[in-house]
Order: sequence, then C-alpha cells, then structure tokens
Amino acid sequence: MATMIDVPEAKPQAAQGDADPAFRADVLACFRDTRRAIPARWFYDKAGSELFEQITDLPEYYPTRTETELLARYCGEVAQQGGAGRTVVEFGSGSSVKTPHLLRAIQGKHYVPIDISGEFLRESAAALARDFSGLAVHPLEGDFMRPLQLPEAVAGEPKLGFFPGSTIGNMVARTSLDLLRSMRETLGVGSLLLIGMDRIKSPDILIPAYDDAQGVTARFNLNLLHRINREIDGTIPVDRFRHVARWNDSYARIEMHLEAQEDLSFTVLGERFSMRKGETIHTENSHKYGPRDARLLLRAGGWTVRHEWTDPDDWFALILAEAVPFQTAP
Ligand code: SAH
Ligand code: AVI
Repeated sequence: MATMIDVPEAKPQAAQGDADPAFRADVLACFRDTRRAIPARWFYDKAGSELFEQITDLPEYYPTRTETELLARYCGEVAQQGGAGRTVVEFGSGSSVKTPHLLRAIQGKHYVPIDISGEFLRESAAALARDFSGLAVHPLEGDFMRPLQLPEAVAGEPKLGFFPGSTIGNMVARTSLDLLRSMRETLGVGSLLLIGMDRIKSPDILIPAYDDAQGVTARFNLNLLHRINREIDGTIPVDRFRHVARWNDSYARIEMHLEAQEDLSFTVLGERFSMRKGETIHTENSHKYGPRDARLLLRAGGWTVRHEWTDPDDWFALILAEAVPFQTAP
C-alpha cells in the first residue's frame, strides 16, 4: 500500500494583530490580573516548538531520553497487551520522534497526530508518512483540551491513545482530569491509552532540567514574550525579563516564571501595563507524580491501569491504561 497523508490546508503565518483570538484573550487576561499567568500551550509557535526540540537534547533534560529508552524497550509488550493493530491517536505529537517505536510495534493502518503547533505538525507528519509506507497519517491541528472530531477513516477502528512526554504534567489536576475524560470520550470505551508521566525526584535533578547551563530553556520561556510582541503588537522589553525555574514542593511541580528585572511599562494591543521589579509572569507548571498519584489521577479520569514500566532509577513511568465501562461503586 502506498504512503498516505491527509494534508489539511496550511494556515498563513499570523501577522501582527492577526493572532489566535484565544491567545489575545489569554495574554490580556494575564496582564489585567495581579496574579499574572499565561497557559503553557502558547509556548508552541514554530520557534517555540523548535526550541522545545533543542531542550529534548540537553544533557540535563532527562525526560525525553528516559522515556525514549522505555519506548524502545517495551513497545513490543504494549502490542502484546492488546495494542497490536490499533489506530494510534497521539495528543501533543510535536516532532513525533518517539512515535516510530510505537508504530513499528503496533503495526496499525492509521496514525492521527494532534497538535496545536500547525506548521510543525504538518512537517513532522509528512516526514513520518515518508518513513512508514502503508500507514495512513491524518494530522489534526487543534487544541486537545476541546472536543475533537477524529477523521472519518478511523471511526470504526480500535484505538490506542498516546500521550508521551509527561505533557499531562503541564496541567493542574482539574484540567488534567478534564483532558483524561475528554480523551475517553474521543477514543471510546475499550480504547487503550499509553501515557508518559514524570516521577517526583530530587530538586537537584529537577531544577537543572528546567534551567539548563546553555540557556535553551530560558530562550524557550522568553520566546513567549517575543511571540506576544510579534503576533499581538506588544512592546514588551524582553531583555528586561529573566527566566526562573522553581520547585514547588506542596504541589509537586516545577514552575517556570518570567521575572521583571526592573520596574517596567509596555503596551499590548495598545493597552498599557506595568510590572514592578521582581514581579513574575507564571508561564508553566510541570507536575511530577508518585506511582499512586498517577494511578489515582488516571482512575478518576476513567482509565484503569493495566501495566506500567519504569527505568531502573524510577525517574519516568510509561503507563498503559484502558477505558473500561463505568461500574457502580460499592
Ligand atoms: N509529545 C512530544 C512533544 C511534547 S511538547 C514529546 O513527548 O516530546 C508538548 C507538545 O504538545 C507540543 O508539541 C505542543 O505544541 C503540544 N500542545 C501543548 N498544548 C496543547 C494543546 N492544548 N493542544 C494541542 N497540542 C498541545
Ligand atoms: C512538554 N512538557 C512536558 C515539557 C515539560 O517538561 O514540562 C515542557 C518543558 N518546559 C521546560 N522544559 C520542557
């Protein structure tokens, strides 16, 4: 069978003042509030996706390396545990570099990568389709937090959701539950989900992973301000901010912030905002999970854990769960 790829029409590059209305709304809400925070999904324009790829190669950033080793080793077992032949639906697929391990083991006919970073998604999907002849690739640009209509071609197919990278960690508990429930709806009862979740570990390992010596994570964080200036007519003095990564122990998460290094004033879409020296914009949470936390979260979201695999240091977990029919609780 020939390689197939559905190529949805590319959206033109956002010009100033022509950005996603949801991005505009989130940025304005952030600066109008005293507790300044912007959802982490806005990191991922083309430049942000490329910077994330550089992060995955950093010596300090253990999650990608560790999860990829787990996938290389255990995808055969995922196939044996019911995954074989299923359609893989990947949430936040990015460069899809980890996916070949899974696709080779599962041997399904269809692959649906979903990502908000449209241009990056289409390039990655096209590259993957070239490498897997016989696989129909259906890239779906969109926000996985909203209900998604999967392509007609996979409607009747048994499905395996794939949510690697510990991207679930970028959500607070309430949002991650909403997402797990909506994945259950999108994929259907009887579906499987293979999810990567980062474990709680020493801040001595976590902090450098989010504040690396080469400053790539700092550039990834600061790119959000460049994106605001580029896309929604901002005048933010980016060089007056500094990247900060902190471990918040009571929430078991790394937090990334952008801290004003002096009193500042700037405009976004013509509206003036100011920040005092030391004030921050909270740009990302990266929650880490103990084994029981992970199982509880998945169960609450409608997914029963079937199997889990971890590395020898127990730094990262790959978990296979199933959407079983709901039962009446005793
Ligand atoms: N799965 C890859 C990439 C992880 S980076 C890996 O494991 O390395 C997180 C990815 O999720 C990015 O590609 C980003 O564009 C995407 N993403 C983040 N929030 C999203 C959202 N709300 N909807 C769709 N994609 C999202
Ligand atoms: C995509 N996500 C799981 C990454 C993480 O580790 O939370 C994003 C990231 N932020 C800084 N470095 C990597």
